[in-house]
Amino acid sequence: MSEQNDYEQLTTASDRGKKAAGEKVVEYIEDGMTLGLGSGSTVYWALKKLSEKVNQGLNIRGIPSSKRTERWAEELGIPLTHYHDVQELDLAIDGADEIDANLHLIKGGGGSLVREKIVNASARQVIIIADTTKRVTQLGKTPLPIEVLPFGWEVTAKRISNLGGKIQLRKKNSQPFISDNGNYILDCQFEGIPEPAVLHKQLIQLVGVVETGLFIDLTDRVILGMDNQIQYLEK
Ligand code: ABF
Repeated sequence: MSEQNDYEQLTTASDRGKKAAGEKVVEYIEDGMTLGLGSGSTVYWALKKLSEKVNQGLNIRGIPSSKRTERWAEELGIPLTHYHDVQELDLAIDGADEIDANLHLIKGGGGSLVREKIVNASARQVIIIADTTKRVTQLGKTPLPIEVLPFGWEVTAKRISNLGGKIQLRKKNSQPFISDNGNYILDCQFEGIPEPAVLHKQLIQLVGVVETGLFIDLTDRVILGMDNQIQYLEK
């Protein structure tokens, strides 16, 4: 619960922008929709607002993209479903670490990139919510998260570094961070990513790489907040 209490502090204009964007996206949710429920602190605000609507009678079902989101949704009384019942989602809402002008993204700062990509790729429409600091002219300011199999990760890391990335194995409490899928995350700093689609293709064919945090052509609309101001980016 402490993470939620931290989010509720709303200390900075960015924090307030996340809340504004998270609440705004709920206006796009219609009765009867099946939703992809993304991860992160901006999505937290969307879930809180959504739970108010559910309490007022809105009928929706969601598929969470992380165990943490699943827990939040359960606590907030948001009905959940599974891919064995639903093949295609009406709308996915999710956060991001970086967003470029083509609406390509870096995601995975929270370590849930594989499930987020599965969820977003199965939605007819994807809306990304973030504070305005996530907008960049070129991806790659922040390290690119790449999920890899724990077995032989050192060899996989070497292959990634041959493509120009400086690799850091993500850790939590001095131990390797373990994703919801039981894998490791490598945070890879490139000197800018001028061609994200090309880099993604190079990385995804390396043995041991499960998925990259480059989300190419998966986003329809972005809602950005700063304080209580909202901006939109569309394709
Ligand atoms: C997830 O949460 C991620 O892909 C991204 O790393 C992060 C964004 O977090 P926040 O909304 O807390 O800034 O969506």
